[in-house]
Amino acid sequence: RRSLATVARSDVFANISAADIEAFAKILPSPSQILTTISPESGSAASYQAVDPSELDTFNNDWMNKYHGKSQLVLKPKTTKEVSEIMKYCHSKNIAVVPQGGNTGLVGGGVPVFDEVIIQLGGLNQIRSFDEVAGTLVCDAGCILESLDNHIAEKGYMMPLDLGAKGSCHIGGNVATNAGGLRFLRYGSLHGNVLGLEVVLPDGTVMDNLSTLRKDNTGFDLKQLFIGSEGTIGLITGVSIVTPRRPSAMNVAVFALDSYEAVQTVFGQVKKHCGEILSAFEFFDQTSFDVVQKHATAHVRDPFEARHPFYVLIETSGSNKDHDDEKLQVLLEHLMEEGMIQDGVLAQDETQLQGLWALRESIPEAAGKMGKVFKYDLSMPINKMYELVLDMRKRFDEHGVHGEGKDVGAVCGYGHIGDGNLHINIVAKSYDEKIENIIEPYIYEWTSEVKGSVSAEHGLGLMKATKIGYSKTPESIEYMKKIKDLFDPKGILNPYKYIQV
Ligand code: FAD
Ligand code: 2HG
Ligand code: ZN
Repeated sequence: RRSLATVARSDVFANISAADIEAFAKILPSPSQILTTISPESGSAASYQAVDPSELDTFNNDWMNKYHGKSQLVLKPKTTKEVSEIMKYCHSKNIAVVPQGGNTGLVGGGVPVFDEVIIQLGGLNQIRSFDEVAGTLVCDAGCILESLDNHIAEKGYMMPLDLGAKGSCHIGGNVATNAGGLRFLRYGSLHGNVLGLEVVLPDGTVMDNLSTLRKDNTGFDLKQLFIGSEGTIGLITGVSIVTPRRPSAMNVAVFALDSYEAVQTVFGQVKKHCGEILSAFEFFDQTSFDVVQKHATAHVRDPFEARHPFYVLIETSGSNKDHDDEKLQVLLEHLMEEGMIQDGVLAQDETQLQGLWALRESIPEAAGKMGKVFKYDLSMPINKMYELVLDMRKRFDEHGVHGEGKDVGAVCGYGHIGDGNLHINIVAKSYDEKIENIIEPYIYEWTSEVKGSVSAEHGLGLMKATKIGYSKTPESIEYMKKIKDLFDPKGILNPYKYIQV
């Protein structure tokens, strides 16, 4: 087990001094690129000013307000060269750093554990090139996912990934976490879509693999090591990615169902009837639905007359609206006639389409408004997924902590059914260790027994740094540690996280 209390700051890492900040001020041309609470040495002609600690709050605390660092220094480079110079200096002085993108990560990976220097990559936000024939985009790592999508939309393309955090997360953060998201089912993993990366290694070396080639079988494909490495072996500064054509026809439908068996049957039917145009197949249970209705910041309209135990959202993306509309209508009628679904709605326009997506996309935000959320992000066989949600509820009931007004207010089950990825959000009054002890290691053992993964998409971060053994063999872990040591022998990049076994 690992809780924050059991991790100690390593004294191999230097404490930051005013002299270090003066050195960084020589690398970064604008005073706005340095945010620090460390005062300059008195009497010196300082090139920077200290700020109030509260100005570092957004960088020290994560999206869930679960993980809290104590960094005294945020650096905001704008170029790869600046990142490289910063790392050269940190390497020579044994200064520990944490790379930070949009800070939307859900496992505590992007915030410091102690006083690590935060390297915030939002200043690297330029689009470098876009090839309108091949659909290849080359951009800085700090570009926001949604801005990239808007940029290439004008040219008829779209980003191959989409997630609820698109308005804040960076493409560099997406690559570093190998983010999955809502359209993984159709466009696949970043391991397939990323064509090249530019990476600054822990000693400041710039590794330029920013290829735009679709096919390249010359040697080891090193970029793959950085995809999903969560900022532990290099800082991603540039990304080359292949983007698909933006579909001219898009449809969204939400179905209401009475059992989890029906969810699985409908998944089979949807693949059979419109597999070639399917771009998302998501599910959420009634608890998730209720949490959105009660707690989402913006009101999300309930399109149904009654509540149902399960809902699925399907999205199709194609090139002929009439053809797709007809297919979906036929599917809907077939599912209703056969009694596989209890009710269903088809979006008639863009507003309704967004409204239906909001039923699903608002779940993390609404759960966060309701309370403190213990989040689990698991891969497992689809037929096992909901059994775990029921088992968790039963466990909380047995401990007498589950229900309205109790410590655990809701256990939400939802996720990317099409990818075999379950999200469990346990909404509690506080991040209480007593509750965590009811959940863990039970949930990890359960997942391991069905040969699942303890991280389908959010990664290991700090939360699961000691949990990799539930999903990977000792031999694999040993070689992963060797890779970390090869790239970062001093261990200065994102310490205390990822693989700590
Ligand atoms: P951060 O949170 O800043 O960092 C995440 C990790 O990557 C950290 O370990 C950090 O050190 C490292 N890192 C960041 N940038 C770099 C870089 N340039 N170089 C090296 N390392 C770097 N995730 C999914 O997979 N699928 C989803 O559907 C999904 N939906 C979400 C919905 C919401 C509402 C929220 C809040 C989060 C969601 N996430 C999802 C999780 C999160 O958004 C993703 O993990 C995202 O990819 C993180 O990007 P970021 O820029 O915010 O990274
Ligand atoms: C999603 O699919 C994200 O909405 C977030 O991966 C899941 O908050 C979560 O647990
Ligand atoms: Zn997800």
